[in-house]
Amino acid sequence: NFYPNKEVTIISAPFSAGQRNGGVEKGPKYLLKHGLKEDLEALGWKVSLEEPLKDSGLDLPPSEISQEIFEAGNSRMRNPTIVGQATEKIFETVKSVAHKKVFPLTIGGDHAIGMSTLAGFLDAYPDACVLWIDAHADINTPDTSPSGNLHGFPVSFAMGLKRDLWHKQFDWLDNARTKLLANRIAYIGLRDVDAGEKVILRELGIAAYSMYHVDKYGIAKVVEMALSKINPSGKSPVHISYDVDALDPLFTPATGTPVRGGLTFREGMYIVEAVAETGNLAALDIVECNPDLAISNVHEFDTIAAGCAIAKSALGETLV
Ligand code: Z70
Ligand code: MN
Ligand code: MN
Ligand code: MN
Repeated sequence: NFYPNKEVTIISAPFSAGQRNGGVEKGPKYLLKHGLKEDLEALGWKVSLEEPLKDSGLDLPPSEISQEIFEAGNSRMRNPTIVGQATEKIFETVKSVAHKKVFPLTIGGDHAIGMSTLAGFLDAYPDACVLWIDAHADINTPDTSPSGNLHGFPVSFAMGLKRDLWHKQFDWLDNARTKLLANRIAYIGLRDVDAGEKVILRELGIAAYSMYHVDKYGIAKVVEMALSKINPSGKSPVHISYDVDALDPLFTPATGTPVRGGLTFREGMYIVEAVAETGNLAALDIVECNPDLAISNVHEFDTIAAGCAIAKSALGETLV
């Protein structure tokens, strides 16, 4: 257990420039309004809040920022300036929380902030490993991305892939102490992976458990296999980056890129419960809750409640 003092900092990252749907910047406010802080206090945690984007103007919805497209050769990314500035701020906050031996719980916002949370956590724990729970691999590079949306890039940025193709606004990543290594990350829940991403996953030999593997082996076995690949010693801290679109859209409909055939609610909770049970769960991100994409109050409630449930299950709530 990495946190005997049970201190957690909720890092609010209301950010949406990594993709094109307005509303995902409202995620943190809705999760907090739903009772996230009180839920964690009820589990015995001392909870504080950090807002690295407050008063920065970097938390505006896509409709209110001037759109930028950066192109070089066959490379492309959208809004690199605002994404680079926001992710650097979030990186600095995650890094300082992690160095203080406080649990960093980062709530998005879109998944572009994953580059900040991985780099920030790895700065404090160079031997950390990562479980990326998502329908998507988010490992595009500027020359593979079909969309240019930076929420499809965070894993490749944390690994330093295709460094020469980056916009200068991401130079801050060079100051992060540790790059993510291919044998320190595993995916669970994949079902919408771009062609170029499949090549990267295969070439780097990354442990990628898709929904096919969840069906074939069951979620318990998949978690066990994933942890034994990335954390063979069983002693390294585990960072879970949880995109709520990993869950089936039945459970988290209010998200930007829902994909059918996802994790059941219980499979999704089991992942964080099982890692928490090992005592190694040491950082968590919950991203891509977009209340504006709910077509009913029930969709909004279910999505936000699922986000809060992930946090509670990760931070020690048990069923009995
Ligand atoms: C696609 C892209 C993505 C999240 C969608 C989608 C990426 N691979 N990531 N939703 N969280 O545009 O790169
Ligand atoms: Mn996703
Ligand atoms: Mn796709
Ligand atoms: Mn994602």
